[in-house]
Amino acid sequence: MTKRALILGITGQDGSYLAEFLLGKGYEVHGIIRRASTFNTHRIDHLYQDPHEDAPRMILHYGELSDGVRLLRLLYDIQPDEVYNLAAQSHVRVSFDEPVFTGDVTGLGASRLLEAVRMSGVHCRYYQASTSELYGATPPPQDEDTPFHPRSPYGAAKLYAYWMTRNYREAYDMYAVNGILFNHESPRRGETFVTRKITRAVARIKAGTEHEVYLGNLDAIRDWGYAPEFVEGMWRMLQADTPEDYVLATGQPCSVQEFVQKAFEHAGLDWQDHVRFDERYLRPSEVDALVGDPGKAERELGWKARVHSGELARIMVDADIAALAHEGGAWIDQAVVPQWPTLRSVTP
Ligand code: NDP
Ligand code: GDR
Repeated sequence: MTKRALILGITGQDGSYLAEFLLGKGYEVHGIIRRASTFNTHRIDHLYQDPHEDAPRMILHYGELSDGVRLLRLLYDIQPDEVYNLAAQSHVRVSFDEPVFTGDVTGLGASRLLEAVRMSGVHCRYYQASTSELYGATPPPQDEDTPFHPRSPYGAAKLYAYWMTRNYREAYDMYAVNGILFNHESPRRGETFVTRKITRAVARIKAGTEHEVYLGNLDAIRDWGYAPEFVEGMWRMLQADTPEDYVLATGQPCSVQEFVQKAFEHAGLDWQDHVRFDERYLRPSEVDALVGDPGKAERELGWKARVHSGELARIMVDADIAALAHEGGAWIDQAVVPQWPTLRSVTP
């Protein structure tokens, strides 16, 4: 029997890798996308299957975490075996600007989805994208038993979603689990997260189109892994015999400054010539250090991170240099090239 998965957040970094991974395993993959005035599916366009083809295995539906009625309808119609809730307002700094919206989508959104699963009566396994941001001010190493102390509206919203997931497991005997994932990055990482911001800047500085990049706190320590490896861990959590929460991490600390250094060095550049400070990238309350202990996932799921920060920086710099070269080529090849100079800098 073909298994059916439903992914919320399929257009994001993790959703795109998870969709690829599940299609590779023979799943029928359903994804929920948001209506936007511009196309927002660039990370999954290569997976698109024409709905007019016979039995497409990737099917997209419009939906929103803020619309519980729509979620219930989709659950009922799709009847998935596995539901992955990867959707969120996922930017920590932005959550300080939009705390209420973040609470609604990132926190209450999970609650709406869990309730839709319960009310639909569909027997499925549920994955909640929880985060190392739950630990916040609690010092590392952090594992499944470490107390939580979130330091942002995002972290607080995810904490609510974490407990709602556990509550549905305990109250309704649902197979509902939290993956407590530490930072994981890739060439598909959103452009405003620090690793991608750095590697994109390195590519542009190397190409000579930019000279500097403005960053905030360089002292923060993170545990940076590689996103394609982490989505496999999500899937493994839903294949286990019993529903439990797991930390996924590399266990290796790396400061923002060290990541900067590795990325610039890989391109033959000295970071100190190009990195400037801008206080607007500081957070009202910072999370100083997150370093996970992934021992439980290694022992019980057979999952282990292989790519660490140094290789990750190299993968991302190489990809951004290649993307820039491709972008340059595609730009020149266009029949009609707009003449006003600013357009080039706003083209992603
Ligand atoms: P992204 O920000 O790349 O993707 C977020 C996804 O959520 C996008 O598909 C986005 O759609 C969708 N989304 C946002 N708001 C809504 C909404 N109101 N209704 C429906 N969908 C919505 O995140 P990542 O892929 O990096 O992360 C995936 C999940 O894992 C997130 O929940 C994140 O908080 C969590 N997480 C991420 C970690 C990481 O290091 N990457 C670590 C730990 C947890 P659109 O494309 O239309 O904006
Ligand atoms: P984070 O990722 O907050 O850990 O959340 P981000 O890349 O935004 O920040 C990491 C660290 O870098 C510092 N920093 C900067 N950050 C950004 N974005 N831009 C800058 O210019 C900059 N300069 C320094 C930050 O202060 C921070 O300490 C990510 C998200 O994917 C969450 O959804 C996820 O839950 C966590 O990782 C685990």
